[in-house]
Amino acid sequence: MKLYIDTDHIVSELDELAGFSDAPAPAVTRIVFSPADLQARAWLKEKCAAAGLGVREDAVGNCFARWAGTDPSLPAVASGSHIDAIPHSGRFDGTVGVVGMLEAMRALQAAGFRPRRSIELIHFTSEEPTRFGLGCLGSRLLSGSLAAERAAALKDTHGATLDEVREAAGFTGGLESVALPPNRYHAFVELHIEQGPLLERTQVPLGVVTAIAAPATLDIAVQGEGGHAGGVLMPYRRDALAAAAEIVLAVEAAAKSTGAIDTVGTVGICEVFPGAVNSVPSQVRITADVRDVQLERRNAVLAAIGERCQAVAASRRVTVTCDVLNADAPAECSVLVMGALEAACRELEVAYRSMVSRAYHDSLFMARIAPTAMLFIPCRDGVSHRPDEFATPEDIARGTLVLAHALARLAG
Ligand code: HGY
Ligand code: MN
Ligand code: MN
Repeated sequence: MKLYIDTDHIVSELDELAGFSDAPAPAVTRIVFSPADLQARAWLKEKCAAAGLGVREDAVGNCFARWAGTDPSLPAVASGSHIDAIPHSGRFDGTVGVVGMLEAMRALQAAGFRPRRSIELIHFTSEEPTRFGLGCLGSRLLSGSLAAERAAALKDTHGATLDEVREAAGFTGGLESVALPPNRYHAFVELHIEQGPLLERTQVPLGVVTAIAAPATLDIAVQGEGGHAGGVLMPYRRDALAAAAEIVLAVEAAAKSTGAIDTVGTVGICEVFPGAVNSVPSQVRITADVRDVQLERRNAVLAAIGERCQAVAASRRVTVTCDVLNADAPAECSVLVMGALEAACRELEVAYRSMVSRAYHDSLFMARIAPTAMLFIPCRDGVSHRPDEFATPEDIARGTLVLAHALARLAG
């Protein structure tokens, strides 16, 4: 089947989508349920309707755009990703998988393809943890991996609950209605930029993902004693930020201590109170992001960080709490779906390689309810979550073409 991917159309749609942002170009900031996010959602729904797809949204704002198959009784084939973007990031993370899937469906329609199984584009709500502290909110709820009550009570950085924010954005109904029955989907595929340098470094244009690393997030609070920066002499201090600094270095050391290149540890948030130059910090909140493709190794790092927290608390006479916000299992990708992607690459005579995903994605949770795999395209210098994130139109079009052929195989 000869498919035509309209590269210019994809590029112009990605440009339009990047325009819905709270940061000046080339940066993109699109926080879930912000006005920019709601504008982007409306734009996407219009595009899906224009492609003749049946569009529905669930109580948390996951959006489903369906191309009805000739046998609607069969579980559908789905593909998609996210369009929310962390502060001051790039325009390709997530969006390539949403706009690319839309174009893949349009190309199949234009070629006269008639899917037996329905084909569905999914736009997942809140893949990024920015607003509610927990990533993949939409896919966690879809896969039954997050209890509705816990989700409803999540608070954003302004103290508003997920329920308050989503209802204000027009998404109503109980969150328990979001979970999908098992076997809803025959297969799920996600097209995404690699967010790493491997494909570019090895000069292979496509990656078929075999496994997705296991992410975990720790919320660490340090309570010391404040005071005047001149009046409190060093022997009497219980400086919360100095204690937190030891913990930040402990996160790095724990990740390095496994000796495995697949173990990573990051402290990306550090909030200091009262935050005055001449006041000894009394409270600090830091978050640690720990990942590894191997669950046991990841959990050993979490345990080591917890121990160090208590050792620092004792040595500096501060109190430290270390709460696990999430500690997710890794995902193995499906032989069926990887096979469809590899067969599509061979049919199109496009080189590909197997690889793991070090970033997490909605696929991490979709893999719990459907055979799932991912298709990576290169990103320049492996850069992501930065304004200079970049993927070439050729790479995006190639990934879209392979996705379309794989969908035809899976839905045929
Ligand atoms: O953090 C991640 O891995 C994803 O980009 N949210
Ligand atoms: Mn991201
Ligand atoms: Mn992403």
